This record gives sequence, C-alpha cells and structure tokens, in this order.
Amino acid sequence: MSTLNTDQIESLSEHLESAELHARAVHKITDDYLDMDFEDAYAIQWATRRRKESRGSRIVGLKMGLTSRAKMKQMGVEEPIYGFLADYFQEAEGAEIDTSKLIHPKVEAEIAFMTRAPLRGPGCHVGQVLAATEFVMPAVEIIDSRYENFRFDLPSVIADNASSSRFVTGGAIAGAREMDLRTVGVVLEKNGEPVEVGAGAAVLNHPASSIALLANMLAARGEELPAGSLILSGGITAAASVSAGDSVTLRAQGMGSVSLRFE
Ligand code: 0L1
Ligand code: MG
Repeated sequence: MSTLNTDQIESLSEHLESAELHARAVHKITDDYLDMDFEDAYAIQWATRRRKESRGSRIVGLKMGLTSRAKMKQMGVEEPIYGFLADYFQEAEGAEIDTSKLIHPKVEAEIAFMTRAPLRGPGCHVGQVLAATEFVMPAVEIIDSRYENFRFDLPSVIADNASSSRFVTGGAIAGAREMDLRTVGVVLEKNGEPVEVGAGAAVLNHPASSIALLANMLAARGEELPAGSLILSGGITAAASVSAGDSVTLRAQGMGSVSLRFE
C-alpha cells in the first residue's frame, strides 16, 4: 500500500535524480518520509526512469542488487532489489571513468545476461532463464549511492535506482547452458592486487535465479523482461571502493577479463 501521493513521488524522484546528475550526496529520504514503503520506493524509481526516457535516454537493461550474502551483510539489508540501466551508464571496456561525475564509487564483480526471448513471471525459474539466454559475459558494475556514506535503508536505496551509476561489460561471451555458472570463479583486482574473490553461487545459489527473481518481481507490476534485455545479475562479492588513479580488472573463469580505470 503506497503512502505517497503523485506530487511527492515526482518531487522525490527529481530530488534523487538531481543528486545523481550533480554528483551531490543527500540524506536518505526515509528520514523525512518515515512510512514510505516498497511500493512508494519503486514508484519513485519508475518516475526517474520515465523522466530520463522523456529526455531521450534509452533504457538498455536492468540490474539486480543485494543478491549475495556478502553484499547484504555489507549493507545491513536482507532482500534483493532491482534497478534500471540507462544508455549513458554504459562505458566501453578499457574506459577511463570520470570520478568528478560520481560521489563515492565502488566496483562489483558481476555476470551479465543477454536474453533472446521474453521472460515473464510469476513462476519464472532458472530453467526458463537458461533457455532464454543468448549469452553471458563478465561485467563490472560501478555503484554510487546518492546517499551520504552509502547509508540507507531498503526503500531509500530502491528509490535511488539501487545505486546504479555505470557499468562495463567485456571479456569473452559464453553460453549460459554450457557453463556451470555456480562454480564460475571471479577475481576482482584493484591496482594489480586481488581485493575480492568469489564464485557464481554467491548470487542466490545461481546467477540465473537472480534473473528469474527479477522476472517475478516485474510481474507484480505487470511488466516483463523483453527479448534483448541486458541484465546484471548482482555482485558476487562485496563492493570495493575506488577513486581517481585506480585501475580495476575483473577476471572471470572461462570468460576472460574486463578492465577499466578511474581518473
Ligand atoms: O548492485 C548492487 O548490489 C547495489 C544495490 C544497492 C546497494 C548498494 O549501494 O550497495
Ligand atoms: Mg551490482
């Protein structure tokens, strides 16, 4: 049951999007809207998505967040969430990411899925996701909460588009059915040193179950994942903070590596 009216939803969406576009941290919105619930939070996120689209941005995909125990523990929350990926979030492999446009970026090691058939909940399961996947590839997500010190609760972070900011895909594409995505190992390196290591099973036991959960969450709004969706399935490890001068490489077993730099 939502608690916010349309004007409040639009104004909170504008407030958070302005924090994103001006790289300015704000306090969590539930400080002022104590009773805000998940429905309100996703309504704010979808309002931001509509605003970006009306200005000409294209939505290129979706992301799941807080899918691993490491991330939930790091953030002190207990449920996965989703956000959208706008075209300008995407950076090329090897890119130099401009930190002056970000507040306090962190990087995450993820597996990206590209779908070739629509996925629709409720009841979507791992088998349907694997059958509908064209390929998977490694991805580095750069998250950048608009909240001071990454301090938020679940409704606040959902409204903030799940901290989405930038992402880089790359390495080598692989068939989702030919690989055991549970045992795929990843090493996240910062300045040549491994800072986080993990395996795919850290994401809800199988990264494809994160995509199935997304289809089921979208079904609650009458939405589906269309064919040709790019989806980040969620951080396998905890996120690592980065700043100007850092270089980051993600090595994913059987899928090569993805590198980027921060300037
Ligand atoms: O992609 C993610 O797991 C981020 C979800 C939002 C929480 C955070 O900012 O870490
Ligand atoms: Mg992520």
